Amino acid sequence: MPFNFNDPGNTVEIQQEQQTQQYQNADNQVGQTSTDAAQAADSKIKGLSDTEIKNPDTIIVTVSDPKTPIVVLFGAKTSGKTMTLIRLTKYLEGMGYNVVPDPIFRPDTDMYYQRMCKEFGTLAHSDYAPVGNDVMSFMLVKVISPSGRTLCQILEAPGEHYFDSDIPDRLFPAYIENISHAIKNRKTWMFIVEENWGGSQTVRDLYAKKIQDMQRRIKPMDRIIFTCHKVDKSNHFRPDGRPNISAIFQNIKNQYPHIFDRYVNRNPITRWFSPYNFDFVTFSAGTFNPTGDGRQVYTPGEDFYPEQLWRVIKKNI
Ligand SMILES: Nc1nc2c(ncn2[C@@H]2O[C@H](COP(=O)(O)OP(=O)(O)OP(=O)(O)O)[C@@H](O)[C@H]2O)c(=O)[nH]1
Ligand SMILES: [Mg+2]
Repeated sequence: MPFNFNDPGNTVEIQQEQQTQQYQNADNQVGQTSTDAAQAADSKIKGLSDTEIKNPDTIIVTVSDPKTPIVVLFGAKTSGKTMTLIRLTKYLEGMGYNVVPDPIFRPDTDMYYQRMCKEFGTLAHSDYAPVGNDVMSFMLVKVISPSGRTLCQILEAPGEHYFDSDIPDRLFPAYIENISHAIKNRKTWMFIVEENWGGSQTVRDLYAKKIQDMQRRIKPMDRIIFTCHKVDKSNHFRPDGRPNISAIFQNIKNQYPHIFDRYVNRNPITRWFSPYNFDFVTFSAGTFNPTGDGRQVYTPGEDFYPEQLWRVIKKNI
């Protein structure tokens, strides 16, 4: 598939644009209550300035490497983006790779992000899942091969900026819009879904709509991965203990209407063995045991999951 790398090579700063007005209009449409809810939700995102909390369209992120492909983790709050990064980091380090946070991604006024970058290694190897003051909302890491080549960048942003069930119609903040169209790096979108997620089919329908919203914005040459996260909670396992991919795929297809429609393979020959133009993978970071003091002991799962995920990422970058 052809990709265009015409970027001048300068830092690409993704910044608020005309979207600010669009965002405010959306808030106006849903009224004061939703605005309050948005601000309440955003106020929980650590490291943002007051202005960024009030208006997420002013959030600045900078991708300083305009060449290396970006893998965008698209998932609602607590969908497992941070734990994916952590589990993948442990796996890749064991294979001789380096996973290095990029401190430039957020302005240096975001002291919280700077601390997350410094402590990323410690958090990735902690016996506890990050909570409270260690919750990771923004993160851009570079994956460097054992031979020193930077293979990809993986980008995490706060889940509520992708989907917030309290404000399901809220537009994507400007920085996410800009990631989708303004920056030139080749992109792979990893859409995170989970069986029986969200508490009701209504919430899943709304999330499915947001996924489709993003799919409409994505460039045709961007690559797509769907990951069914937290698969350890699934009821669909084969006798050999591995996830039953076809049953899980069908369940996701039923529970998140139309999210695959855009990627139906219409080639009359290849569609018989490859009906869709994306990769579908299951993932589990491991097990999480509450301690009683608000923390969770984290035990990484077997390498099978990060190994599969990394194989699929490598194929799509
Ligand atoms: N059972 C199970 N639980 C998981 C798994 N991954 C994450 N979790 C649970 O989900 C919680 C949230 O995971 P995170 O990785 O922090 O979620 P996130 O998508 O980064 O959330 P935000 O940064 O708030 O958008 C964890 O604290 C775990 O309790 C998994 O593979 N299996
Ligand atoms: Mg996170």
